Amino acid sequence: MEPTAAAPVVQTTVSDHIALVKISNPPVNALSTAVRQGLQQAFTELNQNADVHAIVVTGSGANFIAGADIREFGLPPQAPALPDVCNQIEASDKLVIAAIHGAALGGGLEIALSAHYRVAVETAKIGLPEVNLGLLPGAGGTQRAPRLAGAAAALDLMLSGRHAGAKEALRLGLIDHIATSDDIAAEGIAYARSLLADGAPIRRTGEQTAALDDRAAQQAAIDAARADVAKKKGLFSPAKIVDCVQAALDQPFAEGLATERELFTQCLNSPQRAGLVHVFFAEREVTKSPETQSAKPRPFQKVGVIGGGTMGAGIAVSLLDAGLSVTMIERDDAALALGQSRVAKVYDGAIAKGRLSEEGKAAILARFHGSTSYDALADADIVIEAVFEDMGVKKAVFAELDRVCKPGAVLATNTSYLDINEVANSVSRPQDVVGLHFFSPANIMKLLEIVVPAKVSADVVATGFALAKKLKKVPVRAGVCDGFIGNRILAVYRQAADYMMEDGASPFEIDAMVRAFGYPMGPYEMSDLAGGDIGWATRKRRAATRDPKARYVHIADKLCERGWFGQKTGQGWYVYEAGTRGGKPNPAVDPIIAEERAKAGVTPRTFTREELERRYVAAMVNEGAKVVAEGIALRPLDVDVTLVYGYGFPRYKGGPMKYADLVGLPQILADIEAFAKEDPLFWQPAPLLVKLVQEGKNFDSLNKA
Ligand code: T1G
Repeated sequence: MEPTAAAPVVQTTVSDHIALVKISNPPVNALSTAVRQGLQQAFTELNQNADVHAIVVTGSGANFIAGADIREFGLPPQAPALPDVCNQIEASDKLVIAAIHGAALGGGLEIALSAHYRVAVETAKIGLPEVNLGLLPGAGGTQRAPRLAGAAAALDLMLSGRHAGAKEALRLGLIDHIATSDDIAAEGIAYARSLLADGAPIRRTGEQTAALDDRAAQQAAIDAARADVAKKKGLFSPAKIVDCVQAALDQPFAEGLATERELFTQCLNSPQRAGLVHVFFAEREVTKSPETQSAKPRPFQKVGVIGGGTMGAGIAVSLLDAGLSVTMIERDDAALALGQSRVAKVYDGAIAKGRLSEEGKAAILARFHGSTSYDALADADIVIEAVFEDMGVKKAVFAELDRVCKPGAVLATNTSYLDINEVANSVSRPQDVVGLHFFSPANIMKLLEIVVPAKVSADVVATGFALAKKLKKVPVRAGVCDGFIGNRILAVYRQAADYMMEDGASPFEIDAMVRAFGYPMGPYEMSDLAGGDIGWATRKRRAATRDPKARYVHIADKLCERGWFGQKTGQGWYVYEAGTRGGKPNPAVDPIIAEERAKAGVTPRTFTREELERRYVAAMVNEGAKVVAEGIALRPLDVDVTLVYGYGFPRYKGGPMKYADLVGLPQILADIEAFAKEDPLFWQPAPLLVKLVQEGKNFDSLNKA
């Protein structure tokens, strides 16, 4: 029974000496203040009820409990605190059983660990994923999990944030029994009855020690985890998790809880929690657009892919992995065979890594067809073109699609910058044309920009979002402009980097700054990885429309003119020796930079790392504000998700717009106004940024609008 407005979020029924405490707080039974108050009250009353011999805790809906209510973080704490509720449950003189189905995560698992026994359905998932939010299990999990499963297993769960199934949980000692049916309430009651019949003792987790008895082994596990955490720069909470487990080994339970509380509070107050919680909600918000709210997606199962190059093959693999039927179209048999071999190679790689069997590959490829005739697409529900980035070629492809595809087929282009309105206007059905901008490698990268041209119908856009969900990708709605959201902003902050390089910074110290900020690599390392010729082609394409008054740095072009495209040519900004991973700064780059500085009349200056970072970030945020103001992105959070999922922005900083809020928009604007004194054309403050600062607001205020 789902709660009505009047129904309490925690409902208790008692039958034949067994109390059933059911949490009903849709959608995932998060431990909101009301739920914590309800549990506290229920256990206070039940502990005083002599007729009650056992208490079973369970959740309504699809999950046990998804954890603390993440929406409450950063708000003034409300009593009772979750650790106190867990301690109250554990202290009960009645036998307490947690009956788990769906997810028991974070505080949800902590509630279960404070019970005396745990039963779960086979499909249940348990976990302590707080690390993904910049936190640590703050309601006893760091003390109780090691006491049941030992330090190594507890640390693995807490540091990975992964979910474990019921069988593994049983093996680890985190649950005691796997239910034989899915009626978890009945199973919980039956298990309670059997425990009472067997005279099972009240078993308080905080008093268990067996799993920690072999101190040397436990300490070795903790030391190994600490060493592993030290290697991974960036996140704040993992080291604190290790400290908590050390406390579980060294301190009495009550002291260990106090240590956990203190370290949890440090994590809660860290900017990383703010950034990670923001991304948690933002990656869910981006799935909601005006079109997904107003229209239903068209059904799809058969998808055509035009082009078997790197992108086309990657897209085909992504579609096949999602269980869809795929037909690849190429211009001739040789090209088709090459495209099909690219797809097969991905699955051969999975087999080599032991992730797929030959039978599995055969079953997948049974859904993969190829043809050199567009007629093979007559029954396709969606067609995605990934051919050469040339408007003439795209229009020729769409003319064929217009000729052969059934009415209602969604016609999508994977273009990364061409004008999709122009493509749509070239066919008889512009309402069916949408942009689906995948990122390479398309079967790995989760970001999918759904680009919305002027005439597209809402249900086609909704179909794009539904496809993203099917592919387990993160969709972001983007308006039509050069570069949509991500590439447009990338071009600007890369320009800022080039300016700093010409003004005196080396590309290598700029890359080092960007890595220190939290990116996996800097812009010049990225250019060498992707191929400098790609950016070169973009710059040449834009030359005709570039503002002649805009400062242009020729350094990158000089490298490309020498054929130094990066890893694929053995040198670019860095030199790549055969057999070595990573590159070394290319000594031939400095003279080129010096020559270009001289031509530009620049007297080189030094930059501190902070100066480099503030310019890089300011350029990114300023363009992000323009992208939002123009409606290219629906909200600032859409910019955040795009840059986190597609461009390596560190997740724990929340994305550029969230990060700007954390830094403070007045400082960002002041920086831009200061830089504008050197280059008023490039550093024009975004009107939206100016407006928000004037109104004392931040970007997040636009996320809720
Ligand atoms: N708090 C508040 N809202 C939550 C939530 C939570 N813990 N979990 C999910 N939601 C919302 C979500 O925003 C979405 O809202 C809706 O529920 C459905 O979510 C002290 C401090 C449980 C596996 O990190 O992993 O406990 O978009 O789309 O795909 O130690 O939600 O509908 O408005 O993800 O079925 C630790 C986070 C918290 C688990 C279900 N727990 N949640 O997946 O649905 S910190 C977590 C999930 C903590 C304690 C610490 C998943 C799910 P809307 P969904 P789903």
